[in-house]
Amino acid sequence: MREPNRCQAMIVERHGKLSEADFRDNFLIPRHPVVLTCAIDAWPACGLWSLDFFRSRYGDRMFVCRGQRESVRLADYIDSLAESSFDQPAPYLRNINIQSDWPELISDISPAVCYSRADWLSSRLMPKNWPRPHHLNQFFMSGTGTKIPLHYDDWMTHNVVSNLIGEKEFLLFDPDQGQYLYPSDKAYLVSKIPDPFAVDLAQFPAFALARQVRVALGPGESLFVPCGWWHTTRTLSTCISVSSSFANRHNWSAVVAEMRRLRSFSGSAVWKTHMICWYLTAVGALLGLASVLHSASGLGSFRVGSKV
Ligand SMILES: O=C(O)CCC(=O)C(=O)O
Ligand SMILES: [Fe+2]
Repeated sequence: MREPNRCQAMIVERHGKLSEADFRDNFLIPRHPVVLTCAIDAWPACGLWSLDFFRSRYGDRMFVCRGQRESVRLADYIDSLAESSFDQPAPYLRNINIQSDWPELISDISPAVCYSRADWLSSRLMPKNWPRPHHLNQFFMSGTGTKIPLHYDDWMTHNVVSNLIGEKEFLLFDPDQGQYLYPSDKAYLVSKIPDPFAVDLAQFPAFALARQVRVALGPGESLFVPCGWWHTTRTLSTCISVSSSFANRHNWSAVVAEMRRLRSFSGSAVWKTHMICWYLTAVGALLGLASVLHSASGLGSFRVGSKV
C-alpha cells in the first residue's frame, strides 16, 4: 500500500498584481489554482456588502437553502448565522444565479474579474437552451462550519471564487486524484465521501492516497479553481462569496468532451450527441479564430474572448 500523499501537498501561490498573460501562462494553461489578492479591488461590493447590508435591503426576501425544504426570510437566515458552529453548521445559502435571480447586485460585482472575462459560454453563438446559463455568477452565504460537498464544476468550466467577507477554507484535488475520491455513480462529479474534512478511512480507504491542497481565502481574495479540479469548502467565519465560471480556448475541448460523457452516461441519443458536439467544436473553432484576429488587429470592440 502506498503512503498517504497528504504530506506532498502542493502550495497554492498568492499573487497581487498578476498580468493576464502571466495568469494565462502560469495558471490557466497548466491548470494550477492560484489565490488572487487584488482581483476584485474595484468591486463596489468590497466594503459595501455585509450582513447588515443584506438584512436591511433584502431582509424580507425568501430563499431556500440547499438541502432544506422550507424557505426562510433572508433576515432570519442571517440572524441564524450567529449560532452556526463546526458542530452545528447553518445550512448553505448557495448557488443563487445573480444574473437571473438578483440582477441588481451585478453592478456591485463589476467590472468582471479580468481573468474570467473571456467566457465563450456567454457567446451569442451558444444556444439559448444550453443547460448552463450564460454569464454565470453565483452568490453564496454561509456560517461557521458550513460545508459544500466535494465536487468538480459542471461542464468542466474554470471558476474564480471571490470572498467578500469572512474566511473560507478550500480543499482541492487535481483531476487525476479523482480515482481516490469515490465519485458518485450517478452524476460522477460529486464524491460519495460525506465529509472530506473528516474522512472515515475505514469506509473510504483510498482517500488516504489522495494528494490534497488546502488554502484559506480571506476577504477581498479570489481563488482560481481550474476545470476538473475537485473542491470542497468549509466556512471558518461567516462568509459572503461570489463565483464566476467560464470557458474559453484553453478548456473548450474539455467542455465538449464532458458534454459527450454526460450525454452518453444518461443514455441520450448518439446522433444528437454527435450533432451537439460537432456544433460546440465549430463554435470553438470560430471563437478561437475570432480571438486570434482580435489580438492581431487590436480591435477593442471585437469582444469574443480577448487575450486568454
Ligand atoms: O464557495 C464555496 O463554498 C464553493 C464554491 C464552489 O464550489 C463553486 O463556486 O463552484
Ligand atoms: Fe464548485
